[in-house]
Amino acid sequence: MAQASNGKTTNQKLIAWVEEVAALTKPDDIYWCDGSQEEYDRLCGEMVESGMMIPLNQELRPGCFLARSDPNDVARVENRTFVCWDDPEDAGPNNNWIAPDEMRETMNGLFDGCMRGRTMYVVPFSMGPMGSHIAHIGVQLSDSPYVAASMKIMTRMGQAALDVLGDGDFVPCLHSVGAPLEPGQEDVVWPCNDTKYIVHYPQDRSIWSYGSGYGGNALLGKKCFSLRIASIMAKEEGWLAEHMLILGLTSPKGEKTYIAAAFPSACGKTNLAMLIPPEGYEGWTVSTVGDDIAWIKPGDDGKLHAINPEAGYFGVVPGTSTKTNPNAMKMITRDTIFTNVALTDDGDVWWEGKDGDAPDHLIDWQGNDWTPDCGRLAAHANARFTVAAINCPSLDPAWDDPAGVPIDAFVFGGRLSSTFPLVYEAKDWEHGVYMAATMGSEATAAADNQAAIRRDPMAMLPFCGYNMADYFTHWLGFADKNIQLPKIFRVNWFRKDDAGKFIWPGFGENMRVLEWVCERVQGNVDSVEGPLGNMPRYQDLNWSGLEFSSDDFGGIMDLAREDGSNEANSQKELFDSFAGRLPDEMEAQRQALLSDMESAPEVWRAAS
Ligand code: O2Y
Ligand code: MN
Repeated sequence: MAQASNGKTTNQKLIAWVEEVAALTKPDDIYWCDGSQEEYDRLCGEMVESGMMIPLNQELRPGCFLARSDPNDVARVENRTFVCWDDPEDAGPNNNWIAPDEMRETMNGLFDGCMRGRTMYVVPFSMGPMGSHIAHIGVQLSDSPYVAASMKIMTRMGQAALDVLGDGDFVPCLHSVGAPLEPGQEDVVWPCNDTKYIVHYPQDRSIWSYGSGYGGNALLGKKCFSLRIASIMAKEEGWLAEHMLILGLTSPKGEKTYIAAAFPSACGKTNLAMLIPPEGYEGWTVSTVGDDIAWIKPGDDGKLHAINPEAGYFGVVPGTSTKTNPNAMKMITRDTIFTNVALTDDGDVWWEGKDGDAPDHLIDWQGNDWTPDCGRLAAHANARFTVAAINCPSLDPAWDDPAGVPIDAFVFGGRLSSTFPLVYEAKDWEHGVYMAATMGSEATAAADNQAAIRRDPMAMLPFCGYNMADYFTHWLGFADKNIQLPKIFRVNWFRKDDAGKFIWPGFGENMRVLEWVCERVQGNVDSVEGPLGNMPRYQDLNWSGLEFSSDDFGGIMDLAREDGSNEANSQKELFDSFAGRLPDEMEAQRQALLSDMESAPEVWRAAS
């Protein structure tokens, strides 16, 4: 077996940890990743040889590969994700909990010998621009070459991260697919284990993941480190680790506004992050800093500054088209790993929602023949692209700036077919925190046919590494810091008319809403006070190039008193779940909304 350090680092904690893990997991080999292109090419070549990756047609998709995962390993496993605080109250109702000692015993048992027959990759990475004061270093030990190659795309990975680390501290991320090989045993294409554990230990800020090789379960820099562990670090150190995209918006006058926006999973975040304004709507440009996660720290200028800790995108493929995300379509024409999409007969990839008709024949994501009438999906609904940020045509020039970008607005959205307006602005910081804490998306229709809202505060419910009641307190506490607080907005692209049709065209047209947000930030446009917050009137939005009447506008902005009251009442269930720990301000805000709704007109109209 190779040496545990190989002269790559003098970091004694790291060397000792690699030795300790190797003694437990018993890999055949240890390989330290340097992060070079040559290394990436070699890893991909080895995976092609083993059958784990299929090279695509190099004329149609240069540098692209297809991987097919095990059908039992296709998404994050929230019910197998644990945050092991000593006290379950610190994990809160938003996390699965097992006592750390008990969990360590279980995990030590599972990891004993779990890398036999495999190579253990040592993957040092920086979450955030190298050397940035907002960034942090992690090291992942993994027995998956797919993970090592994906980490090269998704993070700043390799020797440079070790050099920045020096003798400093790092977040240890241990990962195994949980599929040891006996001598002579043939490997499967996608090794994994039916038993899965995604475990976070807040005490030593470490992560242990077992049994899955897919996405957020396995690329531990993403959800596990950048959100669950980082949210704990952020609370202790006075910053924010958020499930937010970061956008730059430049006005025709050249004013630049950066916003950070949170949406629950599967709400089109990557589309918004790469938005192209519609035809007929001249002058504004949108640039992308990040599509999923933001780390935000107070800067010396009194503003909050954000970095995207990631260096790539792990985006949902189905539904991506030149209509929904033209920038992403360009971005994934080369140097992309596709996972669980369909393969065309000429060696290209296909997925539901791609431009044009489905081909007459495909190989589906499970490797079976597929025809349009076969009744099965060709691509898995959670099929993904993994691609470097530098491939993104709308990449912001400051995306890799160690100082981050100054954030002027937070935007929170959900998928809601009624009640919630297209856009409204918080009256102040506390009101904004309440608006964000009560956000959510519609769950399947309840028995009484009323679509219930599945609350997802700040889109962080699956990702906050501690009791969310304390997270609300942390957010509220920013009002006491000597910083210029961003304005807070809620948006909803998904309101439907009586016939069940979406009223708002969405996609590039969302630029109209973002323009109003920017102009509010810059103090260039008015609003009126509505029952939920400050709202634009019809004339406050830029309608050039779109036929959208003031009646249409009413359909996505008006609020019936009864709907507003029902909303305030239904928020109680969320608040009750944090009994005893919820900051008083949250309930005070809810009571204020209830009382405002009592004195509101039967239908509050925004159009004029
Ligand atoms: O299923 C997975 O492992 C991916 S989940 C994911 C991936 C990229 C960005 N966001 C998410 C999410 O669930 O929020
Ligand atoms: Mn996400």
